[in-house]
Amino acid sequence: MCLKYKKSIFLCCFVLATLFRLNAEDGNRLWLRFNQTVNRNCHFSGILGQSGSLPFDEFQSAWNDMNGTELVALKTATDNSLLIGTLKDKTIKSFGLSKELKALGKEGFIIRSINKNGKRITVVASIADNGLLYGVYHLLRIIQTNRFSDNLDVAEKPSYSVRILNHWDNLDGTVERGYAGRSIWKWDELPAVISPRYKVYARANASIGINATVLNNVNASPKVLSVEYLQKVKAIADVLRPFHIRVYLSINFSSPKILGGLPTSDPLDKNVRKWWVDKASEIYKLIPDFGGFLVKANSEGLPGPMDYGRTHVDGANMIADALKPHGGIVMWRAFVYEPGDDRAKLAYKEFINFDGQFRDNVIIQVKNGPIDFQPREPFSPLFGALKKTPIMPELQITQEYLGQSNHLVFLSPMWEECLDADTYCNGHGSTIGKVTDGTIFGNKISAIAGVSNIGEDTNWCGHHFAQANWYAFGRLAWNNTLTSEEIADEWIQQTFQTPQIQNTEFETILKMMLTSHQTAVDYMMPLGLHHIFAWSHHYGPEPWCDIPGARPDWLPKYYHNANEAGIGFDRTTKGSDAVSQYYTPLKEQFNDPALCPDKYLLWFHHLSWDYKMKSGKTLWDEMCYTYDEGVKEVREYQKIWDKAENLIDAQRFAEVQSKLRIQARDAVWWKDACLLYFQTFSKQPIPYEIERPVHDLDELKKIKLDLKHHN
Ligand code: BDP
Repeated sequence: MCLKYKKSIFLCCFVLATLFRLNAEDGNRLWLRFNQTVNRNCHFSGILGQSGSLPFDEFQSAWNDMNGTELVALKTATDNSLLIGTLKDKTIKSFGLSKELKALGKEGFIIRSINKNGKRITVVASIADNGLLYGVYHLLRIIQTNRFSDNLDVAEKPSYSVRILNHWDNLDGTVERGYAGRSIWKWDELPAVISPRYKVYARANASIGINATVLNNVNASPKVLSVEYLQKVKAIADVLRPFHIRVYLSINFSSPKILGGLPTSDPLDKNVRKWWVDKASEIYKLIPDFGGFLVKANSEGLPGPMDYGRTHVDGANMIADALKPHGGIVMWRAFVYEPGDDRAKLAYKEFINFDGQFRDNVIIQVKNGPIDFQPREPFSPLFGALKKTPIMPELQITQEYLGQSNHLVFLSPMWEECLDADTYCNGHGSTIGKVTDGTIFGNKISAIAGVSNIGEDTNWCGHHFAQANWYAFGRLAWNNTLTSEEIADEWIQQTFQTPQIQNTEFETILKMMLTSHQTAVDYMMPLGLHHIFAWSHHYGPEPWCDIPGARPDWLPKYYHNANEAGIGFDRTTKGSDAVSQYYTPLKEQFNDPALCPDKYLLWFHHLSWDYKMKSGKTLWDEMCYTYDEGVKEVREYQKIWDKAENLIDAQRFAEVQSKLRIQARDAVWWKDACLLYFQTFSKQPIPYEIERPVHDLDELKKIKLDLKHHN
């Protein structure tokens, strides 16, 4: 073949490859797609606002993507124009919105259709740039989900003042419980090289209202506070700042000793206190809007004040004092469980006596459940119990215990269940949402944390649908009364933008998302079972797991207590009495198997295999049917997804299809492992209507996964 032909073939291939890449639907654009293919029913004659400001430019750039052209910048309002501005803008001032805007605060905003001198104007307004940016993203969300009208009347402010991601990212680039590749923070290149992803990350977070991030793992290396690393942290903070995201760090309590060379890290030691004061000043010189510290102390082997005979109050207050002059806060974790009593009771027992003793810039960070991010837990009884100390929920976005990045599990319904749970601490209606967002206790600081599922995978989260969990965390942190259905609907419409977006097939995808958490609970650990995972990596089932010498409360048998008499953890007044950590009427409800909701039954009770369930079935039969239901549901999801093939781009369709196949196989693995193992105690047949196991128990017991992300 002559050279000329070779060259043109090469050129054609190159152009095709480039085009293909441009159109590749690899999930990289998250929910911020702004495709031109969708009719959104929104037309503006032009835009007024401060060109060059982030809110203005963000709108223009999205508009450009959606329409292929920028909006005409106007000097005065014309009919059907868009006005974006703060109270500094004269026209906005003239609308008389000032009182209302001030009440919404710096992060709040209004989006309103206003008629002025016969002209219809859509106004996005706030008292500050933060709120304006959130307002613009909200308007874009309205447009993207085809809800734009000339009758808009939206006024919003966030439920929590700190809406924070917790990255469990290590300084060596690995991510603890991360299933989407390595850390996005390139510590070895920083501060000289700034990855372009930092800005995309900032935009994505700001678009859903996240305004804070802890960059490093709670199992923190003292090195993060070194001069060298603080320069790197500063470089990240500089990129995130325009998007109103403040940076926080996890700290190691022994830093004064390990990093500072002091003989001790005792919180009552003068030199130790001074070390923290100096360290705080050093940080704030570099990062004036630094947010504060997250602390995991005296937990899972990490150092803490108790190493010196001091208390959590001594430790937290020392650090709070160092941050106070700069406006920083301490998020002190209540994830502590020294061996002794029932693990579910330990955090409450430890912290209840400290209520009211913490400085006013300390907030206690509490996982949603009393044990550890299980597929389902009742809420931690610390919510509502601490009345004089602000307390913040910690949710886990990364799916450590929920199929990691292989299973499609939309977590919003689980979080909604937690935020809507009634603690009864102030009578009926004292939901966790209201207990933590300041509604009930009027606390000065309010916050909510989500353990991030972000990594350097092209699609950010490992599974396309795991992006929905990041999205849902942000939306719930902004508005803790949103329903999972609203959130999923928004996410689907923005993420899979095709002309058929309103097609009924999307309804089935919505249903799949909304039921997916219950489904995972059903095939993993229904009826209140918990922590029957494989050792350490927590991916598959290992209810038989026994590691000689391991802490009993790290082993499944501690939790399921299966024997010939029955199964479950007795936490009633006759057992560990964990029920008494809840307020009336919950404690009475949880204490009585007849009143206890089925979903928590084996969390609170050890019951015989023949126990009669509300459905009329025996406990053993109910367990079998529920595992089977979980498997059937995943098989149903496969059908739903396959039917949507024509509505979804080829790449994302194929990737999700292949993950659903893994999930279906895993669901069978879970069902077979748990039923065959528990059957050795129940000694009863698996009801004959149910699909028979396809594995042998002995084979299953031999499975040892060598997961790359094993940690
Ligand atoms: C557990 C994780 C462990 C974390 C710990 C924590 O298995 O990797 O370090 O929680 O939250 O869920 O501190």
